[in-house]
Amino acid sequence: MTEAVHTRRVFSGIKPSGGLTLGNYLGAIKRFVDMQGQGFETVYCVVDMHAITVWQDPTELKHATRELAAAYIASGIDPDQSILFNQSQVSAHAELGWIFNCVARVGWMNRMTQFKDKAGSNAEQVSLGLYAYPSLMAADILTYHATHVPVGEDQKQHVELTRDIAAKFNHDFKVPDFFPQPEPIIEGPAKRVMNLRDGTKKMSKSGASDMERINMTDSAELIAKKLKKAKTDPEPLPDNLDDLKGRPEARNLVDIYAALSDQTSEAVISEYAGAQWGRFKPALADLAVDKLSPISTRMAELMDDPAEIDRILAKGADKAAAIAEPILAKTYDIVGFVRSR
Ligand code: AQP
Repeated sequence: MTEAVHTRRVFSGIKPSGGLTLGNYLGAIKRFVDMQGQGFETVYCVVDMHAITVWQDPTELKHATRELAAAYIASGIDPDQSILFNQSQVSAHAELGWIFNCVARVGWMNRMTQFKDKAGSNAEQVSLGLYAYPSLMAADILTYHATHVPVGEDQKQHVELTRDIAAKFNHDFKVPDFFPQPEPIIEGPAKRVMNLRDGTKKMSKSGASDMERINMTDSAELIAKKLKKAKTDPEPLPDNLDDLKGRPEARNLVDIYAALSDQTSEAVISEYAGAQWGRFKPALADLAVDKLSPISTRMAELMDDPAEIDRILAKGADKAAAIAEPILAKTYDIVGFVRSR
């Protein structure tokens, strides 16, 4: 139903909450690039309002916002082909987010595993925004009536909650199909890139040690060093993926290789069957440097002209608002808000 009624539109975003990691690149940005020109309208966002759900230094937040915009562009997002902007410049996100706070149920929020992971044992002290994050994320997606949402596996539950919010709104206000049921698009070998020091944990921007992640701005030497020191085990690579069960660090490096080289993990394991780490890790480091260095070089060039990045974001925000505002106005009308001007 959603596809027939709504334009095929992709929405996704990334928080400017620190330097981008290889996980953000493979799980998100690279796939955003792949979806351009594939019969979708593509809307990509720097979700700065999500970033402040945990403390951000204001100067660093501005820097990280521009740097993330630079990473999108350097990776291949074309601001003329896709809409590229930062969330706080389009007020419809916050406005629809409030309505969704009144649609979503507390019990739904209590089930969000990412909140539990991020709040840990400190749940009483974290911001209310961190708790309500999935409701704002639903607004990000639905204020564009987006139908497809490319994300890493960690965000699947939030897209499912978005579907629940859309369905409840449509049902409560008797507007079938007003909000679409967006599809999470979670595919490829890098759905969940893991920490280089502990293959059972996700690679994150905010992880404690820099050695556990690859940052998009790391030098070639640092990328090679981190991959060389990545935790592995003494066994060589097997000839099939099943035999990597129980070897999370080994599986992670194979998946990273596959995602960087646009192959399946099966193809990588058959190419490197029997290889020792002394052969696989340097090959992976060469591949990672080959793919990431041109992006970080281009990012640095773009960051030399922050005013140009700001112009691109402003233009994108105008285009985004042109889609979002009529949808928000219709939503206000459905909810029963009087708008006298
Ligand atoms: N390790 C990962 N593997 C695959 N995909 C990932 N993503 C993040 N980490 C991985 C995907 O990147 C997109 C943007 O994520 P985000 O920055 O908005 O939020 P996050 O998932 O909380 O990312 P981080 O790096 O863990 O940030 P911090 O440490 O600040 O909380 C999403 O599509 C996500 O799936």
